[in-house]
Amino acid sequence: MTTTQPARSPVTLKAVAGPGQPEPTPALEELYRGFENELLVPLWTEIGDLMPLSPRSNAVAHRWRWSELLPLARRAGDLVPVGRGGERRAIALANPGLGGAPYATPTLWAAIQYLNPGEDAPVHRHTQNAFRFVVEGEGVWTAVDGDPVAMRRGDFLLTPGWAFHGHHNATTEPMAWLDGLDIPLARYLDTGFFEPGPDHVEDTSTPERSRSERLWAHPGLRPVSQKEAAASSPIAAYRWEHTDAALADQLALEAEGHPGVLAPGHAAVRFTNPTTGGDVMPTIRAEFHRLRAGTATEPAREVGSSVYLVFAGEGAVRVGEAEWTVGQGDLFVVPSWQPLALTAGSELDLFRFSDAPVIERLNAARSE
Ligand code: GTQ
Ligand code: FE2
Repeated sequence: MTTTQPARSPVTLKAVAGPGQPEPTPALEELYRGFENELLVPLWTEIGDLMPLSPRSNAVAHRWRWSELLPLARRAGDLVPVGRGGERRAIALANPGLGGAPYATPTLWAAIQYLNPGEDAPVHRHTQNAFRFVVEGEGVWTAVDGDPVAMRRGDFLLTPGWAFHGHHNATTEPMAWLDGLDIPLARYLDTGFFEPGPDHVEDTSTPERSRSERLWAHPGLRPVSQKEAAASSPIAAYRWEHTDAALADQLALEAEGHPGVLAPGHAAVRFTNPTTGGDVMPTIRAEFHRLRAGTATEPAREVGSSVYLVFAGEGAVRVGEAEWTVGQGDLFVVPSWQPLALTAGSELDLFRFSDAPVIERLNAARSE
């Protein structure tokens, strides 16, 4: 990985020069040599970095444009095969503050994945939790534990940790989509296991609805046979028609004078696990936001990092000091504790995912 630490010798200089530090003397220098030789580091030279007054992420606010990503993914589709070994034709967003690592934020992976007509991405499983979100196109079925799940614009699809999954393009058109995973978190925590499955998707049927949806995706209705709380949602696909209707209804209720919107002109829904009412997966929260044209959100910040994908419309985004205009397919990251403010130029639809379940489980959540 590219996350190796720089050589430690500057520590000594910092220690000798630092505020509140004793005058440098040969004895002090010798003390620091002793620390170095024994691979020891004193807290007093590092405390500002290690224990900041508030989170100061190495990750930086950044925007990637779909108009740049898609042609590169297409080119990869021409030049790079998909198959065993590489596993996926997925191209990750690399946050410029994270030393070249393929991490969108310190905890989250975000990638554009591309599959040509007739291609299969081989079956595998891993402990990392994954989802797909489709911003354009259709025609790929992702088989999750053998259950083929159609992928279409606006759909949010789950591949929870340790579920076998392969992707099959059943059409004559290529398809691109967004992947989100907790790969960086799993890397830091050393929780990763991986197991290959068959080289090809075995069930290449193309049902409209997956078995998972037929069992689980009826509003407010849980199969009585399914009594256990599951760590991840059993719903393999959250369909756009439902998300869209929920958001449209929130805004319509607002117009009729009824409560429900998150803020004026701002509808929002969270994708949930029907067995718990909580987040869809243990490490990833996913939401969809719709702002009426002209709505501007108050700057707000929270502990933990997010990735946003513009699903439709255009607007202006401010994250800390950074400011961009965004349009359909553009992605941007919000590092921990950096304030985010959105202004909707047109009606603006945003898909968002974050590490919030981890932050909350650690009792580290704060916002203002
Ligand atoms: O589609 O299974 O972007 O395993 C990264 C790792 C996608 C996938 C990624 C993966 C996948
Ligand atoms: Fe995978």
